[in-house]
Amino acid sequence: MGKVRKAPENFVRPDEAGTVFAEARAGRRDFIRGAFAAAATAVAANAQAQQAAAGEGDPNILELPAHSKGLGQPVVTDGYGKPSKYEANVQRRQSPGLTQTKQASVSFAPLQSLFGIVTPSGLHFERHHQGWWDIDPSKHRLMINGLVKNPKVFTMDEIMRLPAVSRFHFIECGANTGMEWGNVAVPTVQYTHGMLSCSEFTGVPLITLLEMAGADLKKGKFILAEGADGSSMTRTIPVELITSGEVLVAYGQNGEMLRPEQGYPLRLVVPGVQGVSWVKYLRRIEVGDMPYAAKDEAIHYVDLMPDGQHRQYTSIQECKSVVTTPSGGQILLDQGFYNITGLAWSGRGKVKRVDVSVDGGRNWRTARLEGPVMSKCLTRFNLDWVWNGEECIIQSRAMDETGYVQPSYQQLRAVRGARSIYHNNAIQSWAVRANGEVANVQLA
Ligand SMILES: Nc1nc2c(c(=O)[nH]1)N[C@H]1C(S)=C(S)[C@@H](COP(=O)(O)O)O[C@H]1N2
Ligand SMILES: [Mo]
Repeated sequence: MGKVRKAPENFVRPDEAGTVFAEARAGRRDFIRGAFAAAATAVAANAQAQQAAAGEGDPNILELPAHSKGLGQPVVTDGYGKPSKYEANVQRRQSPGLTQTKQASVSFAPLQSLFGIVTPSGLHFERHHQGWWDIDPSKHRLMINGLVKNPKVFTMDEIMRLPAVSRFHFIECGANTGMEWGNVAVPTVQYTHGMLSCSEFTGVPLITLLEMAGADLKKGKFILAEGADGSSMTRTIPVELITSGEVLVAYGQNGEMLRPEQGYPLRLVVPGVQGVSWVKYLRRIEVGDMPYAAKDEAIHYVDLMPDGQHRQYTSIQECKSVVTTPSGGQILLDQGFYNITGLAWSGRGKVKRVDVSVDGGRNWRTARLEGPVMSKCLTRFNLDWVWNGEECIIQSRAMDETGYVQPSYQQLRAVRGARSIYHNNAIQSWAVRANGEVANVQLA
C-alpha cells in the first residue's frame, strides 16, 4: 500500500507554516525537508511495522504498552471533548498567500485532513468582515418588517419553540479558490479550496416566520437579511428560494448551538448560494419589491468580466470538485496502491457524477460517490489508483443533476476573463513529481 506523507500544515506549528511555504516557493527544498523531519519518525515506524509483518521483531507488537496495563484517565465530569493531542496541528489557518494582518478576517478549513462530508464545527472556515462576537442569546432579537401585515420581533425562545428542520448543506465563500485566478499557486488544498465547509443545520424555515408576520409575497419579491455585527452585512435574497422552504433561520449546527464564529445565536442558511448571503448574527429580515443593491452586492461580490463590466447578483455556487488526497504539499512515499479521494458539490442540486483523471485530462474514470448524496451538500468521492512512480497530473471533474459539467481553466477564462476574484469553479490540477511531491499547477 502506498503511503502519503501529510501536507506541511499537519505537522508544523501554525506560526511556522507561512515560512515553510514561502521557503518552498523560493525553491529552498532543504528547509521543507527539515520541517518534514517529524513525519519521518512516522515513516520509520511504518518500516518497523513492515519488518514485523515479515516476521521480525516489532516492539509495538511485542512489548505491552502502558495503556494496556494501567488505569486510564478519569472522566472529566465538567468537560467538553477535544481531539487527540496527536491531531493538534489539524487547524484552520490563515492562508500564507494573503497579506498577513494583525486581525485576520478569514481562516481556511483543513480539507486535506478531513473525512466524509461533515466539517467538525471547530474546523469550520471563518470569514468575518468586522470580527466575531459571542452574543448573549437572551438579548438577541430577530425583527421581520417591510411588506408585512404584522411586523414582528422574535426572541430566541420564541424561535426555538417553532417547528424545526435539520438539513445537511455546504457553505462556500464566493471568493473560494479566488487566488488561482491570478495564478497565485497557494501550496495546499486548505488554501485553494478551504473556504468551504459542510454541516447539519437546524432551524426554522424562513417562510414560517414570514407567514407569521403576514408577508405580502405577491409584491414582496425579495428580502434583505441584516446581521448584528459592525460590518452591517446586508444581502438581498429572491423570494423563490424562501417559498421553496429551503432558506433556514438556523440556530443549530452539527447537533449543538452554532459556534460564535458561525453567527451564534442565529444565522441565515441559504443552500447553494455563496457564503456572504448566509448572514450571521441575523437580526432583521425586510420584505421588499426589488433588489436592495446593498454595499456587499453593489460594489463587493461582483464579477469583473473581460469587457470591463461587472456582473451583479451571481450568487449560486456552480458545480465544483477537488481532490483532497493526493493534494498539494503531500508526498507519495512509494509506488503502489492509493485511494484518490475528494469532495464535490453543486449549488443547483445533487452531484450526479465525478470523473477523475491521472493524466492531465486525457483519460477519465468515474469515481465512487459515497452516499447519501444530498442536494446542495458536499459529496465524498473515492477512486482506486496504482501509482507507477512516474510524473502525473491528478484532476477531478464533477457533473450535477442539471447536466452542468465543471469547466477547465481554459473554458472558465474564455467566458470570465482572467481578472475576477469570485466564483472560480474550475478543475483543479495536482502534479505528482517523480519524487512523490505533489504541487498545485494550472494547465494552460
Ligand atoms: N453578519 C455577518 N454575516 C456574514 C459575514 C460577516 O462578516 N458578518 N461574512 C459572510 C461571508 S463573506 C461568508 S463567506 C460567510 C462565512 O461564514 P462562516 O464564518 O461561518 O464560515 O458568512 C457571511 N455572513
Ligand atoms: Mo465570503
